[in-house]
Amino acid sequence: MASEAAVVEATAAGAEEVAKQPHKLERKWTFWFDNQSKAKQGAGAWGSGLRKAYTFDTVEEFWCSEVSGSLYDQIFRPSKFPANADFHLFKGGIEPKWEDPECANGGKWTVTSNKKPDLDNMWLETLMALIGEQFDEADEICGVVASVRQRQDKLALWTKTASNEAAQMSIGRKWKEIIDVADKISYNFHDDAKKERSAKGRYNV
Ligand code: MGP
Repeated sequence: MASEAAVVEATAAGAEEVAKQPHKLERKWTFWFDNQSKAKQGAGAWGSGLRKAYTFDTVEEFWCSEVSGSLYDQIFRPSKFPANADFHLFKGGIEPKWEDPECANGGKWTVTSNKKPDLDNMWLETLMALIGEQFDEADEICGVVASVRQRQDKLALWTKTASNEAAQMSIGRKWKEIIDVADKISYNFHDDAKKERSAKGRYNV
C-alpha cells in the first residue's frame, strides 16, 4: 500500500499536470483580416484582401495568438488600425462571406460606435462570449466582424438562418447585454444587402 506521503505527492503531481493542460474550447475558431482600403482600389474587388490569420481551439492559443507581424498587436485593439480594415472571428470552416454556405441564408446584427475604445471593448467582450459559448443558440452563430472606419466603426454579429426570427431576437438581446448597449440595434438579411446596400433592417431589438 502506498504511504500517505506518496499519495499526497502523486496527487499534487497530477493536479499540476492537469493545470498545465490547455483549456480546450468547444470548437475551432479562425481570425481573418481584410484590408478594405486596398480592396476598394479595384472595382468588384470586395474580399480580394481577405486573409485567414490564425486558427485556434484552446483558451491559451486565443490569448497568445501566433498571428504574424503587426496584426498580433491589433487583434485585441482593432481600432488602432490606421486605415479601413475588417477583423473577423468566425467558426472554423466558415468563411466570412455571404457566399459561404453557412452564411448564405443568414444576416447580421450591427452596432455602430463613434468612440474607438468602445469598438475595442465590444469586440473583446464578443470574442470572449463566442469562444466561451455564451449564446443559447450557439449553432446559429457564424462569427463577428469589427469594421474600422474613419467616420464610424461597426461591429456585426453574423448568424445563419435569417428567417428564424425567434433565434435572431434571442441572439440580439443577449449580444446587447454582453456588449452593454442600450440603443436599438437592427438585423439585416444578407439577401437584402446583396440587392441594395442601404436595405432596411428586418428585426430590431
Ligand atoms: P459592407 O461592408 O457589408 O457594407 O458591404 P457597408 O457597411 O455599407 O460598407 P463599408 O463601406 O463600411 O465597408 C459593402 C459592399 O461590399 C457591399 O455592397 C458588397 O458590394 C461588398 N460586400 C460586402 N460583403 C460582406 C460581401 C460579401 O460577403 N460578399 C460579396 N461578394 N460582397 C460583399
